[in-house]
Amino acid sequence: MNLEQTLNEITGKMYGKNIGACTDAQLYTGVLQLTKEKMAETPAITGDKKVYYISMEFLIGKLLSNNLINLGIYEELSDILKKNGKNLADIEEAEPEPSLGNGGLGRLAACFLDSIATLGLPGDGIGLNYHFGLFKQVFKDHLQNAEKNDWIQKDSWLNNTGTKFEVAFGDRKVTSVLYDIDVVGYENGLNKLHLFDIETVDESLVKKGITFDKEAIEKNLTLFLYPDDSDEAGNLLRIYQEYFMVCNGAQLILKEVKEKGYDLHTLPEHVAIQINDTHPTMVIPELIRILTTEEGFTMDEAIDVVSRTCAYTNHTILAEALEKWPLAYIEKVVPQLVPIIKELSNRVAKKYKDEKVQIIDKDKRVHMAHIDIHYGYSVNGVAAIHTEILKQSELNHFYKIYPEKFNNKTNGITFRRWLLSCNHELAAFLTQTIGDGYKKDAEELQKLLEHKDDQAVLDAIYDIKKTKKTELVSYIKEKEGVELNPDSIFDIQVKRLHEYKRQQMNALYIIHKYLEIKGGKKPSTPLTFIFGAKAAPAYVIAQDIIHLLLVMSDIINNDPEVSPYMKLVMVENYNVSYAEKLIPACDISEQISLASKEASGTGNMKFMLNGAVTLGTSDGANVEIHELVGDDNIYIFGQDSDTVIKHYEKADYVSKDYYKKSPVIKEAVDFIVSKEVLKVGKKENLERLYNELLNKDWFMTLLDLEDYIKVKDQAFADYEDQQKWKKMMLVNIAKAGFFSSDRTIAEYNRDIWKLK
Ligand code: DL6
Repeated sequence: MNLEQTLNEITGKMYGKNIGACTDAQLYTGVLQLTKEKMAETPAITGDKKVYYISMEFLIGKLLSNNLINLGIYEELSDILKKNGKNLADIEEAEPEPSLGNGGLGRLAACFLDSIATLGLPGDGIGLNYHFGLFKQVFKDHLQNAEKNDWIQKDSWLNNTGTKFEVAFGDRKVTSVLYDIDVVGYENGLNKLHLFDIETVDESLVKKGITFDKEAIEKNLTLFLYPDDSDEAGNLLRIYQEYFMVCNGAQLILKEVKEKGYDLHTLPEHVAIQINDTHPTMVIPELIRILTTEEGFTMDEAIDVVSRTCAYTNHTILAEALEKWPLAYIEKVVPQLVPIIKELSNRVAKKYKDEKVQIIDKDKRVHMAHIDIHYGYSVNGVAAIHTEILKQSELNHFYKIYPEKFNNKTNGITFRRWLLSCNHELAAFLTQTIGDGYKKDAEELQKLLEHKDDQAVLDAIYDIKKTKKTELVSYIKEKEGVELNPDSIFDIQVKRLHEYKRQQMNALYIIHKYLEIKGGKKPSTPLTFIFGAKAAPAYVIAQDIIHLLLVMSDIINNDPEVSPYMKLVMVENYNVSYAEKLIPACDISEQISLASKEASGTGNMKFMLNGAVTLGTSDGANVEIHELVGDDNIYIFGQDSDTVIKHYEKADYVSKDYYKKSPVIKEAVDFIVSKEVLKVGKKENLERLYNELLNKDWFMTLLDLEDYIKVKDQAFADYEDQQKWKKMMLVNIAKAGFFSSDRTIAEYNRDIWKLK
């Protein structure tokens, strides 16, 4: 049977209709079924040794398109649908998007699964099946509201495996259920994403928004990712979730190893466990607990085997993101782990006197990263500068003890999703111009450089950008009700909302531009500023920044004097699917974190690959982008990481000094609490943000604001020179190959996992 006949048979059985008679939603379930069948026929990737990527987050996004591309049937199916009067893009719209991650860390995990399978390496993900994801963002009265993201439908990518494990929280025992999602490599075999759920989960616990009884563990454990951690119950729930994941993960790993007939003493020869940030750290004491209590290992043997199996990736130097759990909390949730953690801690204390490397500190807090570093065999950062900061400052005490454990793995993105799937036009043009070798070897994108003086190529790249901008304009019109001008410059900042990422600095630039236009200074090409971001529900200032952006968009877009020259949109519920529409349409990619604070960033890579030019600080992977494209093809501004780190050390940054010194800064900051803004927005939120900027500004917004304004104005001015801009676009695309996650995964495997 050919593909069309198979799909007709499926829709016939499901709905008694052929393809042409189905609705888009019906066709989505039909194509889902077809794709799952094709994946089930794909051979599993096997080998002597397997990696388990264990992570609290897998921001997988919609899967249909990617799976079709990887199976090699996207074009064929698209044609079949067209022949039957249907459009694959409309059918994809019917797919619900799971939000099983916050941002870069979770999205990276999803890209990595794609690359692991694409490279034909045996490797599975282990995580949790959150029923309502992170949350769905809804704007009301210029404020963010959080609602549940109900993504699990009757027909979905989840396969109930029937596997169940028991998990004990002290005397309280619960049962897990394992769901698998198939992960198909690009023209390669099949791995799995294992998502654990609790058998007794009860969705009806959520009554309004995202509030629920945090103590009803048996019912709430897998409802949401990252519950509000502003109180003790929220923190405890987070520990319950982490332990639930690692306990299930450890049982699954050991079961698979035993089923293959390997002796558990040889675990490091058959298994590598990559610990994605500190959230899964308890897998180390948990494995040691199981091996010593159930498998007859001595403590020394268990520690040795586990330490040679587990490797740790650090994704942040932000103090608040490095987990330090009170021992008393762990005692409450999982008392059986406490003796193991104490044993691990005592062994370190015996060997090293330095307070900074202890596992349990004087205040009886357990430093999770310290467990990973002492009892894992590899510690990696996620961009060159980030790893250097870890080695030279944040983790210097550990680097001195274990220099051989430290290594860098600059992040990457899967080009299947971030080029082939989200920008068919550009992918097709690249294939036509440089052949399709870049699909397997991303470095081949450099062949494009041979065309940098070829007018037809330059024009085509520019025209594709225009097509994607026009598509985005209609999408935003439909979703947000705002009319944008496709001939304006699209300046985009999309990422988690956090002060270190400095969306507030971008907002201050926008205020500055608004005031300039009001004063009669109009930009020659109109400007469009687009934001997308979710703020953690307990992060008050982040919500205030969203409020300011929403208020400003109201003011700007409704001002007839200003709106022909500039528009501002904050898109609602920014997620992976939205990113896939925004990124191909972007001209200027905003990567403006305070230097030293963004471990890597991966959005910066996605934008570059799609021909946007970066406006950024010397932070994270921006530094490597800069090195690759050269000074002429990027806009770098602001203080460097050494300067910033010194400011923190000396505690000598005073934001008010910058405010007093610069009339431009003062004018923009004061506008936040001007009559005009207070008329539209809420006094409490705006004043709080204003005071924060003036009196704290922990992430040094005002330090870089003047330089940011200067360099951003230069970028806008350069855009006027179309020829120059087209060449910049071309160089950015051509140099993006380094950021393929296939390269990153090949390096993880070469240096850390060593799978055949
Ligand atoms: O490594 C993936 C991603 C990086 O690209 C981002 O720069 C980094 O912020 C993120 N880290 C986290 C962890 N917590 N914080 N903050 O999300 O990881």
